[in-house]
Amino acid sequence: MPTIFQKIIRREIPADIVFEDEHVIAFRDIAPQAPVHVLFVPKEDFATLNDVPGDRPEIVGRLAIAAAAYARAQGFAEDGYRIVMNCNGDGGQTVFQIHLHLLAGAPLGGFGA
Ligand code: IU
Repeated sequence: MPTIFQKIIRREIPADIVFEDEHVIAFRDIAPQAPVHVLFVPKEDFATLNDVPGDRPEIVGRLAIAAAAYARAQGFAEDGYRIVMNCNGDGGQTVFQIHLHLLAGAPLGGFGA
């Protein structure tokens, strides 16, 4: 069964896409937790971070590099931002296609704040 994110990649359901290249798609989170909340998703299917092979670091690296480039392009890189990847139940993962959350636009506080 394709995940909702795989359906977004295939344009089977709509999303507010803010960036796309050969390997990565990025779109606004439907339930934003910060003024800026964008999800960076690889086009290749990996359910969790645990499923990314050790010889494929570029799968995760591309997400972080794309998020940083987006932050620079949008002008908030210097103010700062947070990137987060949740993994499985205790990590709070709800969609099982790996994705990096980019959160920005306000002071985010520390963990547990
Ligand atoms: P998580 O790391 O798996 O917990 O994050 C999933 C995110 O996907 C969460 O922030 C949702 O609000 C977001 N999301 C979305 O943007 N569009 C959707 O159709 C669905 C979830 I379902």
